[in-house]
Amino acid sequence: MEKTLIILKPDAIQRRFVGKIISRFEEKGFQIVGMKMMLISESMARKHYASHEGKAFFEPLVKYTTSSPVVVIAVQGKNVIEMVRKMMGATFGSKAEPGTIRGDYAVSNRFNLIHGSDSPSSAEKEIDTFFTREELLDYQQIDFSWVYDVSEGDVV
Ligand code: IDP
Ligand code: MG
Repeated sequence: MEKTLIILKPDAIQRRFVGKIISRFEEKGFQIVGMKMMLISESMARKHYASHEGKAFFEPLVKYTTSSPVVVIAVQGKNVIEMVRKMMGATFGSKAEPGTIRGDYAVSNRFNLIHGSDSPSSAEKEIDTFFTREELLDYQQIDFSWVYDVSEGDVV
């Protein structure tokens, strides 16, 4: 099982998309293992987006990320990192395919509602940045054996 970090960015909260976006991940079959609302500090935003430092959009991105509360979510599932990225859609709302979160609800090339980790190593780092160990919950989800076929031992 893999975990990934999702951030419902300030525009998602302001535009009241929190419920709709979380529903998509619940309906898909992922397990929520951590979730909280918070204001991202400037230092956290700079750390989170460190790979974009120096790019023209970096400062406005930090401003956007820290401008209003966000919801951070850790979700778990088999290959969840890649699947969440697919469900988010392309970075720019203007380019994202219909049927994806950004494709359905965003038009901006900056305000694009959602962040999702892009690799196992960034997922691990990002979950560590936003959650303490105690905030990540290990529990059995009741429909697990209907979301996956576990009858032969493997999770399929
Ligand atoms: P991602 O969120 O799809 O992983 P990244 O390339 O990691 O996309 O960029 C991080 C965030 O920075 C984007 O989600 C978007 O909010 C913003 N961003 C990326 N590229 C641009 C740009 O060219 N102009 C303005 N904002 C951008
Ligand atoms: Mg990225």
